[in-house]
Amino acid sequence: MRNALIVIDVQNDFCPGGALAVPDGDAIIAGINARMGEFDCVVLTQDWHPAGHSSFASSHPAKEPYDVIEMPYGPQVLWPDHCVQGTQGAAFHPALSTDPADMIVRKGYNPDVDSYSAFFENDHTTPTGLGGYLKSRDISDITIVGLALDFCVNYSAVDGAKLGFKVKVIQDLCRAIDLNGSLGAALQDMSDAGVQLI
Ligand code: VGL
Ligand code: ZN
Repeated sequence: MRNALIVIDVQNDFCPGGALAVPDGDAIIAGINARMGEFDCVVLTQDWHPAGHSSFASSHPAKEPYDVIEMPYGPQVLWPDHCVQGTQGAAFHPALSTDPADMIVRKGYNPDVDSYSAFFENDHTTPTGLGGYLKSRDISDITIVGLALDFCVNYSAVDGAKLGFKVKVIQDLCRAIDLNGSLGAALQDMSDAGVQLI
């Protein structure tokens, strides 16, 4: 058994003071840093959108942040502009240890498709390459932590399980946005997919 820690989107924009701040998002960072040494592989992900991305409410006339629209790939929540490529908001939080990372995966760079999951864009078919990377390194077990529990952590965990990895999510090392019951739904989706919530 070889295991990987996947650290989802611990970026300035998802932490207090950021454009899409997750309540207490920075409270998990010390605990994540402390666990990195326990894994054969550490992967960090970075939400990495071009300016004017289709997931931004500002790209849709008469829409507000947190409205939901129909995209060709399904419903899409519209967000405040966040994690724009090259900005301070898109940078990792300065407290996150990045030196132990073997791999950094950027996602959400396609202007027309959002990408919550570290494995696939929101069309559920276009791969980021992470699944192949982990398989080629003989990783069987993945542990997922980070932001936000009910969006990017949830999608990554469910996709990881679908790809055949044994998936754990450490809830203490995640924080949620919790939009209209999204947290309860995410916990249900993950347990239905066979993700171990610890
Ligand atoms: C995320 C909303 C939009 C996340 C990313 O990291 O959970 N949420 N982009
Ligand atoms: Zn995003």
